[in-house]
Amino acid sequence: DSADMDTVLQYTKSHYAAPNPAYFGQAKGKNVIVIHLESFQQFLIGMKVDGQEVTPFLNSLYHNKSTISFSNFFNQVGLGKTSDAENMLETSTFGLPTGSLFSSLGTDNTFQGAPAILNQIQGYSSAVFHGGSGGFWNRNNVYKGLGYQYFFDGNFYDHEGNATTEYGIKDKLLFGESIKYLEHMQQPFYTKIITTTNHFPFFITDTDTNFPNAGTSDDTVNGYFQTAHYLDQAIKEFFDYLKSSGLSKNTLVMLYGDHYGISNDRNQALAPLLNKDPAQWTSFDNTALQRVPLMFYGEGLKGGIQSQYGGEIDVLPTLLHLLGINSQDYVQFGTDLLSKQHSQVVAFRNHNFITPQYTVIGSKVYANQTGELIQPTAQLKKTLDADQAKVDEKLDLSDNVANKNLLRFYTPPNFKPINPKAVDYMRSLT
Ligand code: GP9
Ligand code: MN
Repeated sequence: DSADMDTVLQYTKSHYAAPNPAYFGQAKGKNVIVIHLESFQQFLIGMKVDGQEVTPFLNSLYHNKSTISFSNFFNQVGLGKTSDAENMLETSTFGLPTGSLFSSLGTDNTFQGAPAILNQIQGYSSAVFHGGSGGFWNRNNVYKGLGYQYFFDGNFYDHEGNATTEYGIKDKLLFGESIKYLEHMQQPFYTKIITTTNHFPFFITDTDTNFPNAGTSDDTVNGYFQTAHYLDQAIKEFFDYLKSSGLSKNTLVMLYGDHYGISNDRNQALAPLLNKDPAQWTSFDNTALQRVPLMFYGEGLKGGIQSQYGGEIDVLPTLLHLLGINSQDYVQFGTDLLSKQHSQVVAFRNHNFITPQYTVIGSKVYANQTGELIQPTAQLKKTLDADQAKVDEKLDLSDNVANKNLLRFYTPPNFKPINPKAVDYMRSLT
């Protein structure tokens, strides 16, 4: 009941991290385009196969002077995969310990999501572009609750010929076809493009790629580099459009990887390509590979590679602060990655965690610097126990918010609750 909500508010208020004045409002009033890099892991950045960069465009973007990039940013998804990532990014609350929050609670729960906040505080319009079925992960219902005004799902795209792969139309076609909808959006807009080509089983035809086969014993691993390369080309084409149309002048582009593409049981096939001995591969290495990209690109932004630790839960307060909206009044479990007060203890959905120094997996502790399993001293054990308690508290409170639908008991100042029933995404088709 509302007493549970008070406990949550006490937590979020006391864990609030104030914006960094060097970044607050740096992208104020700009359009926002979020690019969802399906199954894209950080190790792809800078990686080469047969001497060729897998993702040359994203590599250049990562190092661009107008890009704020993160080198220790982790996915925190559970079984809800893509939907958990979306949920964290749109609300700064966690997915559920089992299943997908979007699927099980997404239709009826109260949300105070990014599109609603941006619309109500700064007049943003909003849309999602995704060339697959709108019902996947219950998006067609959840997006209404998040405050999305438009959802251009597979119904809005051409599926003739060989346009479609398992989860949607191919990324180059998705970006290309989305432009005509994007151009009708009232500015400033907050939009998200959800790619799908770089999704397991990472299938791609020879007509869509000439990228070398990595030649490992695992075809899934080999395909991964080819579909990631294709995705990279699709993004380059889209950026060419942003430049030529002039949109890039007043747009902040945020790119993120949602979760792993190569699962832990395939990492040994991947190991040699990362110059690692498969026989020495450990849970520490599996955890290290949970890094995914996070980049903010915008003309005039003060870019650079940031090495502080953080995760998907931290994105929304970071974004809001860049746009000049204080996150203080919202129920958010992450903290602004650019804030001096940002917490660098990164919780995984299964309660394991990583800090800048240590990786804690159940009762095992690894030192990040060496990757070695260590026996913590009594002093260190105390510190890590305290970190574990923080992780547990944060996840449990977020679960309470979700399972008890607590946000219906709290409306932030200047926020009007969203009525999902008032939205019809198919109206522009009828
Ligand atoms: C489908 C896509 C895939 O629409 O987003 O979701 P995933 O399998 O990665 O959770
Ligand atoms: Mn996904």
